[in-house]
Amino acid sequence: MRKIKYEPQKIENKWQKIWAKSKAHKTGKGPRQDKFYCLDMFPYPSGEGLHVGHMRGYTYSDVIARKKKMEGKCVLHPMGWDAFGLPAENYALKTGIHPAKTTAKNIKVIKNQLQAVGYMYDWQREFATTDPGYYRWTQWLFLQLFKKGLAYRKKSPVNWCTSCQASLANEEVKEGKCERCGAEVIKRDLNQWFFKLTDYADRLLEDSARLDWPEKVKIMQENWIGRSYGTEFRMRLYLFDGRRLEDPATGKELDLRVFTTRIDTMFGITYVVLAPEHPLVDHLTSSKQKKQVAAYVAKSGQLSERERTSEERVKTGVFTGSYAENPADGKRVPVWIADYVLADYATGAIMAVPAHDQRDYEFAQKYGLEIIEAIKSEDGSSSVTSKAFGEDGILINSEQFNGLTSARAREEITEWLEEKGTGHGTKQYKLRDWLISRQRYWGAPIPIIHCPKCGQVPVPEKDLPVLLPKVKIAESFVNTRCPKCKGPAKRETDTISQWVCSSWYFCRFADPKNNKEIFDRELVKFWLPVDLYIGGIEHAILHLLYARFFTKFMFDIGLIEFQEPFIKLFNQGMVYYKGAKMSKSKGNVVQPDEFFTKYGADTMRVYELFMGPAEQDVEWSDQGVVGVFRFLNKVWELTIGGPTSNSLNLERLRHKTIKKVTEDIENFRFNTAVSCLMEYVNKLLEARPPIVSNECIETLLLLLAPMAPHIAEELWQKTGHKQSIFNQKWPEFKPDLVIDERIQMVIQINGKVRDKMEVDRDISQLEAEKLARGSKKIQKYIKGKKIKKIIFVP
Ligand code: ANZ
Ligand code: ZN
Repeated sequence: MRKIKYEPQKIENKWQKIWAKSKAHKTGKGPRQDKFYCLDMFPYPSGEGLHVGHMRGYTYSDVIARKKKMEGKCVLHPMGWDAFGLPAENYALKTGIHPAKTTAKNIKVIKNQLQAVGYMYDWQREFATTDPGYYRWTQWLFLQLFKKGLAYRKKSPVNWCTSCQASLANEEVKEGKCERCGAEVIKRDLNQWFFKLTDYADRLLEDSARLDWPEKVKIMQENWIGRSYGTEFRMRLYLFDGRRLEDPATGKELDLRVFTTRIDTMFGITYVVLAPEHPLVDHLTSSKQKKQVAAYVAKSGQLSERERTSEERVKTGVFTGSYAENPADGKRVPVWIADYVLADYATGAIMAVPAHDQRDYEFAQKYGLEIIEAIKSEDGSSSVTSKAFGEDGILINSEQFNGLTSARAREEITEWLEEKGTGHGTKQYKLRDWLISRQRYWGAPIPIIHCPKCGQVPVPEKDLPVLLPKVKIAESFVNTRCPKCKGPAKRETDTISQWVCSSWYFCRFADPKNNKEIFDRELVKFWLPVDLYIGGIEHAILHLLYARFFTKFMFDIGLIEFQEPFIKLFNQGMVYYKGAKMSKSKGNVVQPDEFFTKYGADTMRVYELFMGPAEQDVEWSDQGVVGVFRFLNKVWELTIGGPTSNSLNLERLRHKTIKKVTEDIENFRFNTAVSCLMEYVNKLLEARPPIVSNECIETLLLLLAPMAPHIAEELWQKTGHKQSIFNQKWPEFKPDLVIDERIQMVIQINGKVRDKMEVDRDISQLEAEKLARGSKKIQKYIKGKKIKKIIFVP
């Protein structure tokens, strides 16, 4: 064969065109048990395009999809666009260019970038969430939720991003700041649309146990849902003059409801705390305390939830002038208000046990409130000293419950309260309903019409989609007729959060063009659930929780037959460059286009795989890139150089390489799969000529094909094959050829083991003797002695 240089620029584009023309990446179909749905979290088409850091996860999924295909699976590997959202809208405000235009342009750029990497996406299935043919079904799902009472509108204090000028879901607030833009989030009283996520709390918790997901993500979701078991009970309330508190309207006596996870500490209650926003605060405040209480309530309204619950912050509060009665022992304790108690968790009121709760302890210390112990540790040693004793233990000072363990006492006291009719066992969740309405233009319109006579009326399904007007809130869009009474009515002008649009898109890829129904059930049944889902850890709660909720809802209304969307989840690590996370705003990106001109897409792909353990954050290294480029050059040279014969030694190496690369890819150890191939190539180069076989080279190309498809395809053709390498079978190894060639040799002197060493399985006696004599340990025993007999067991 004529020697030619490896010039990726000459072959990559050529093969991309050939693959496109031959429809090489069209999704095939086979028996359902052989299907493999490999999905990337679809990107937002940002105007900045993609840099090589973004391509890490896409490269992983492409390698797996290509390998699965070679293994005979029928693979679905689609790509689409999560295209609603603020950047395009803000850009429009600045430039006057319509978001639809910007979005289309960005999609084109990014699609070109992805195609230049040679990813095997089936572009026949591409769609954007902004396509009316797609958001029609997002609106349809909204209506199904509305019908089931799972979408509702209510006025409540909601998170408001001061910079995005829009409401946010709780999941979009990170440490008190907007998840998207980092601006301060405040509370505003607004009329908003919610989905009843809380109805699904238990199922979201319990089903996650079965998922093959990173433990970390599962734990984050668990904590976010935050289920706690405890007891709710009622306490009688007494005003400063000793009268029971009554409802001024009905004259009925009012009690305080409290929730605790530690009812075992009930005999240690020394005061009670209400959230400043608690509805009884006004009624309970004595005239003497009015001024102080009002000032405190006003001040706490300005604090964020995060500030209020921070453990470090000094606890503050104020006495109301009233008292609550502990139903356990009839003792009356003072009622305080304090901002460390949140209004919208549980009942918004707590029993305070300073001996056993650190927050209560600090509060009691500050205001000179009583501290009564109710729990001792099991060995009797630790108790309340300079801080609360917060662990479980044995009850003391607790009348008939003395001596019980905390766990037992929680059961028995709860039962006792149930018998007395003052309390019951219950559970609470941190999870809140999902706020999905946005006061922004660039989103799918909420398909609801407000009629002065009929109230909230759903847009009839036949009228979907409610098309987004060309300009923000056109009169002609808002003013409409009520579908029920035909009277004048107004359209809802809020749009649906883009997180809703991405909560079901994985189903649509099974049947992306359907304009009769959301999707064909049989097609979804065939392809879903997703077998492997790859994306960033930043979606651990947001997108992944929402997608799970939607899946369960679609299951409940009989659309689909599975309850979890993503069987296996993999989170790739982030890419750093020059010490910081690669990003355009920091000016430290490697542009794929420039990179391809210099080294080619295959080098990028292999380097992405090679740069470090897939789940870890790694630093992009220009040096490393050069190393990978050199490796591909060696592959080229080796293959073009041409093979001649064969030896058993290389056969072992070949089979071991197949085994290692196969297993490493399967287990996301891409970096060691690449280094294994590098070693393999080096050994083949050393051995040549004359003992490298055709088979050795073919194996190399087949194993390399999912990682570096262009060079593999080119060399496959150059070595005389007519068919595409991707129509070949993934190589298999012979088990008897991969057993270790290294064994442990035990050296005994007079029947006693004196040393061990690792040697080749087929070591000769001469070699073994030499090694044994060379050992320091052995020398100790044989020094100055005569060796009588040597026994060698091969
Ligand atoms: C008395 C007690 C004694 C408590 C003790 C703890 C330890 P989870 O559900 O795990 O977060 N709590 C209840 N409602 C609250 C609210 N609205 N704002 C702030 N705190 C609230 O914990 C529930 C515990 O948090 C409850 O149990 C209550 O304090 C407090 F040794 O009641 B505990
Ligand atoms: Zn924001």
